[in-house]
Amino acid sequence: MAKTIIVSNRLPVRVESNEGGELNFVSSEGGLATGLGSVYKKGENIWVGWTGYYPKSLEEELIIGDYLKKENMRPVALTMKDVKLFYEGFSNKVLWPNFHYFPQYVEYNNEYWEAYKKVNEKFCNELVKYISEDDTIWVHDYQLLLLPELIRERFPKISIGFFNHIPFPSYEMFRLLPWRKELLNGLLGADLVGFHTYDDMRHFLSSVSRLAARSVKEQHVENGERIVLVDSFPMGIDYDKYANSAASPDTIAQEVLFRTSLQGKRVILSIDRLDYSKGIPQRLIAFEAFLKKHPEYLNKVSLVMLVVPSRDNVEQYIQMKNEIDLLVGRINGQYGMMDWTPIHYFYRSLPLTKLSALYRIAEVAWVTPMRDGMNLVCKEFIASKLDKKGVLILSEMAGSAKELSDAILINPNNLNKQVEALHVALTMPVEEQIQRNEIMQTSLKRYNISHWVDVFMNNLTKIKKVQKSLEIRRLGENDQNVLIKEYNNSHQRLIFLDYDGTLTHFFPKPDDAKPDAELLDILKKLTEDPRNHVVIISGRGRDPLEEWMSGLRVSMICEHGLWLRPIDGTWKKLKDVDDDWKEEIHPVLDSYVSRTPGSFIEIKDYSLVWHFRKVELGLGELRSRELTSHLKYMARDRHLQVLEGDMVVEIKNFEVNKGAAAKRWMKKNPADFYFAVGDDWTDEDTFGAMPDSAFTIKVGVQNSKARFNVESVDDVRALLKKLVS
Ligand code: GDG
Repeated sequence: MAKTIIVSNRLPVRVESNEGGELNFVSSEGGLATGLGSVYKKGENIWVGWTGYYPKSLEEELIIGDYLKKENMRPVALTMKDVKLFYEGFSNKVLWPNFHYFPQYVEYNNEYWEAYKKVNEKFCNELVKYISEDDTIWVHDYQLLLLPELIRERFPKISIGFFNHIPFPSYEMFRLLPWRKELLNGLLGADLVGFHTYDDMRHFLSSVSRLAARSVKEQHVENGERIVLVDSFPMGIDYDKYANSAASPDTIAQEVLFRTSLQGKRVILSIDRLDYSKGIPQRLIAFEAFLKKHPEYLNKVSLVMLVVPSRDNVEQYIQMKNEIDLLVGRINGQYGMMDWTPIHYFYRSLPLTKLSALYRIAEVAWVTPMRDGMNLVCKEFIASKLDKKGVLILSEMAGSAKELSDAILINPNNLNKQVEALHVALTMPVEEQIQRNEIMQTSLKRYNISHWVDVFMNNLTKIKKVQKSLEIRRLGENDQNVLIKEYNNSHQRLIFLDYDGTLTHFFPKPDDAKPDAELLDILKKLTEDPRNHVVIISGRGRDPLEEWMSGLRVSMICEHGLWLRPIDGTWKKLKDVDDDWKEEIHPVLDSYVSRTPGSFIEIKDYSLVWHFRKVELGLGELRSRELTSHLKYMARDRHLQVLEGDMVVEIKNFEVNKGAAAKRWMKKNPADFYFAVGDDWTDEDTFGAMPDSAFTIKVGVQNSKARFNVESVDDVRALLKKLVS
């Protein structure tokens, strides 16, 4: 039976051994573990990952294995060396700082990279023990970026989703990594790649198009044989868990204890894992400035700061811990009183009851990371506010700021704004607090963790269906045999061949579109057969094609069907079309050329083309969209058509198209075998004009009117070679 396998670096359980050598299994209370519980605990489904423990004997290994098996989990065994180089090294000293925009902390260490590859392979080797081809695999987070591709190599058809829990950096940051291409290719082994925010997804797509040489169309990456969907899935929390915990008698009893100790002081709350991305020292400096600027709050407001120990064997973390200790000491030393501690600082982890009591007691949650994939603390605070009173101050740099726009949003680098935000929060009228929190609570309830899991899984199913629908149309072995048989049995064949992107590679050098020896040989053999009538049907002007095809027995349709030339004949115009419009449109194109270095205008007899293939990547696409909408407006009353092709925008008369020309050709040259192949949407008109029995083939894996798809120019050539052999 098909099953779902979750994979992450750590399992949702931690194994520890106590002093007596007895093993303890501590379940994770994290949101991800809860959310995915609905998935991995069902039926045959499993979660694969590391336990965080190095078994000391075979016996321990067996005990752990048995326990995990009952809980639908499977372990991946990591050695101390693996953890040092792969986890502490590549994951936390390369990917983490780069992805959080701290390039100065990155250690470009090849040994880390080798270990990262090795451990990703280790995960794959463990997984293959459990996988079958109809399973669904959901891989989590930056420690396993290479895993999707590794699984794909062994299971080409399997469903793979990947979710990145931390930010994906902009191209400018990501390209600093020497292993950038391998990392992208690793991810593109998935069918669905998910991020918390639209910006992360945009950054990823930009890196893919620039660094991985893959074609990106909106949210889809064409990965040779598959379409990969990239989307944003903002992760939610287990809302009811935090709301219920806040309402529980234990939490309320704990709150009373806290309140008694605080002696009526108002509370600002700060909770983070120890990490430079969380902005903890910056927050302390802002608190110091706040006390200085607003002495009216002295002895009235305390900052309760919970810092959860993390990665404290890494140099930057040790330094930051020291910095925090110093700052807390300095501020408490300067402002503290016998009956007031400005900062209550805890460097440890607290149980959920205490955490919930803190959420209840806090008037203000101060969540100001320098960069954060999402940040769940701010969401948990809002869910815990049963009376809807309380104010959230949230950094714009957290993914959650995109959803929680009713919080006070601030830039954590802006000290004055941080100070001002604290003052605004502490003086916000209760009605306004309730109003803001109501909106945020409604949204957090709806977009909770199980919603997140469902939406991700549904999208994975959806993209798989799209892939399957394309697969059905793929020109397979059997279709080829039918095609060849019908070709051989026919007496009069009409063969329409688009040129650029179909017979020759458009990329990387469209200027070198001249036919090479292989293509000339194919065309020669194809045209030598007296039963074949070959028509090159192209958007190009007449001159280059006439030159390149000289000596071959081919007909030609140029400029999308404006000009027709039968075999050995002379050029004829499809119809008299007006070209007065050029005088008006040319200056518009000129203005785009002068603003866009590298672009140029091609003047065809009855069309104008603005080329941008030599323009800086990104800028050309931007200008072409602008130009297209500019021209579409002008085109409406002038009976013109604006075509967006590969790195071109072409303007021509409406009545000229490849379909009309192909129809006319077929009428004059009836045949018992029709064949048409093309790669872009101007060829869709040709496909549409063909009889149902025709063999119409689209190059590329997009939807098309054609009956079949092939992947590349090489496939077209291979097919034509089979026909002439
Ligand atoms: C990564 C991304 C993204 C904290 N202290 C205690 C405690 N916590 C819990 C919180 C919260 C979790 O830890 C922290 O989650 P965050 O989302 O804030 O941060 P990261 O750990 O860095 O997580 C992040 C997340 O992945 C999910 O995709 O949001 O951006 O960096 O749930 O409640 N829990 C308990 N005691 C504590 O002392 N019980």
